[in-house]
Amino acid sequence: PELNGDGAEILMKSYACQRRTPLKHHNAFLTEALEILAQNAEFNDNEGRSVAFRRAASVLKALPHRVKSMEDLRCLPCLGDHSQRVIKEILEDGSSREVESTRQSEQFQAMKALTGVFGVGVRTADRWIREGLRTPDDLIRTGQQLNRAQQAGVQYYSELQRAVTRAEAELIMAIVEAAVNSVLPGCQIQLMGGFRRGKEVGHDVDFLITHPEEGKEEGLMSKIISWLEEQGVLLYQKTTRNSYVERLDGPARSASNMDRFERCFSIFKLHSSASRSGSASTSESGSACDSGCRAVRVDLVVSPFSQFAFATLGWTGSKLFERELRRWAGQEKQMTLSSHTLYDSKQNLYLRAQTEEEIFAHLGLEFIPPSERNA
Ligand code: TTP
Ligand code: MN
Ligand code: MN
Ligand code: MN
Repeated sequence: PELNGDGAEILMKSYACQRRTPLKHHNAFLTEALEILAQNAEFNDNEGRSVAFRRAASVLKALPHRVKSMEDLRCLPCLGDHSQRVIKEILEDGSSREVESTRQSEQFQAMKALTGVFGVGVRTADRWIREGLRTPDDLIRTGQQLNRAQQAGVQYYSELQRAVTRAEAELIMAIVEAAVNSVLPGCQIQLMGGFRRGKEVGHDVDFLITHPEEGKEEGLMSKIISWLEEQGVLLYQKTTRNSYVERLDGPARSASNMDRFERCFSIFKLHSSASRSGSASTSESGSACDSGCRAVRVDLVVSPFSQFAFATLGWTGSKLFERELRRWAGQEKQMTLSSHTLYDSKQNLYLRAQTEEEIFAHLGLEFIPPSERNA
């Protein structure tokens, strides 16, 4: 096994959910490059290749030192030939030709710009590019058919491109708390996603809401949304109702990793002055976003109390950490993990949990705190 600077042995486990991955690490010069290739593979609808590059990057994030030579990579898992070639070139030449030509390619830049629009996925962006479109401006200029989400995405494009700060997240938290408390007292509200993992900025703000009395949470989202709409907070919202059913014979094989909670993808309107001073201003109504206004993507999720621990684990991320947890459960434990439940296929039963710690224990994993799930 390899030695770190202090001569101590590093035993790098192969699943990201077995490792601690801090937010700040020593190898951004390599992980950023590998993640460009991962993103490009996603744009080409090649999920396997994308995950391979992301796993390689993630291993480097967990290293306690900066990689100086290929020797440092001996005995590390998840580093395929292709990733190793890229790393070697960066160590020797300072950059990788493949990464730099990808970064500069018109296709990659157009995919980045178009999938950067809220409501636009890889398939749609790809179709538009084949029609000769390159930027969000092109969508407006050529009068493309847009759905409601995409219209909002184009309308608030530059606002939504700006990183959301922790101060803004706190401000939105206060608004969400006011909304929830006024429609159903006694709820628990948790900041999720990147901010729960300790990030200072994010692309959105994620919240998980529950009530300790099971059943009280039913229909909660529409009440929260009505309250927010009355206050003029929402520039856009799309609510999906809860469609989860627990089957006695175990979870249905589903193609997607999407959970089935009652949820709302929204765009909040903040007043820029308020977001600086830290006071919520919710007095104006209407859906315009003027110059003194800030648009922020907000995800709201409502979970029944009995699924709260699973929802908490599922909505903390990172996306790779979640994916690795599910892969660990399936491949190593014959279990199925979702944001709703954990099912043991050997015993044919659901394993209940009140806390994230209990879920890690069921999975036979050491508990990894949210701040170390930045895989
Ligand atoms: P994101 O908000 O997409 O990502 P993030 O918060 O980690 O990073 P960012 O700062 O860029 O916002 O997703 C947060 C978590 O929610 C992520 O772990 C995956 C999970 N999630 C689901 O479980 N189901 C879903 O449908 C979506 C969209 C996300
Ligand atoms: Mn390869
Ligand atoms: Mn997020
Ligand atoms: Mn989100």
